[in-house]
Amino acid sequence: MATEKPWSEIGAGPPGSADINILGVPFDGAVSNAAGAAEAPVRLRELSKILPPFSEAGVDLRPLRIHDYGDLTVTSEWEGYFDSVKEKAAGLFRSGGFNLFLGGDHSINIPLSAAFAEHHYPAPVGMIHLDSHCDLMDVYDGLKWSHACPQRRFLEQPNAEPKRLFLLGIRSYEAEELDFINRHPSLTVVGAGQFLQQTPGQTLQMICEAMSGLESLYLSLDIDVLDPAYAPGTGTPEGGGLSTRQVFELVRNIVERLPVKAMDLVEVAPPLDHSDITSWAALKIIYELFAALALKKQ
Ligand SMILES: [Mn+2]
Repeated sequence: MATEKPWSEIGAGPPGSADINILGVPFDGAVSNAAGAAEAPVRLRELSKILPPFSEAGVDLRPLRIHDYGDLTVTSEWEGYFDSVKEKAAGLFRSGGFNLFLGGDHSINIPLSAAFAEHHYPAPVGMIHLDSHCDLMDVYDGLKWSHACPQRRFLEQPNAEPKRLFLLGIRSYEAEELDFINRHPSLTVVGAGQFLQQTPGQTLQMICEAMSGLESLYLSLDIDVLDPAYAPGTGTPEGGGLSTRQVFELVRNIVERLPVKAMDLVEVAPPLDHSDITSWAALKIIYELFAALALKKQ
């Protein structure tokens, strides 16, 4: 049933005590190829008005309480904007609840994961990165804050370390990234090919082992982890990827089983999309995330 408000019939919660905080970060100034991801938060909210509040298995999402903080409008230069993203995220982490950030390009993960690590410091934090790309470049196009760099920046946090970084769905490398991975063998990379050959349970087991003992995990989902057949509307598509169904199940299982406290969903680019296929896929993934959180809340 269509409604006038985003997130369909899911309940609204007060700021500071909602089950889920949502913040749009409509920044796509860091992309290397095609832009457009800045338009994703608005598009996802618009489509959510016509998506009934149930998961694919019929889990009722209406008992959840969401507080949507809207978009953090890009008003200043890059560094100033990232400072404001970090400050806003720090406030959300203090308020509790699950935090969902809607990108924007993947560079927004840099201030978000910095705020996340600082919030939990000195406790160690973990990062699960679903992407076709490693995003492990130190510098890209002369920029430390490129969307090719977020996991390298994450590893600079004092309470982050390579063995707590799990890259999943990878099928594209730069020479520097391969060199970095070879020098840090504790970092886990499960390429798309390996993922498709092993069972979902084996992958989940690997993630659980890498993150064992941690209490605070961050899940970063680049929509280009999906095959371009499922998600054509993104700036740097890579063939040979996962299906929407596989990502539904991954996100649901990861969030149900592990202490994931924050997630970003990035690189959905509505201007590059066809019939909103990519935005719909992203929105359905979000609803599977909600289902996992609703089941946890019961
Ligand atoms: Mn990517």
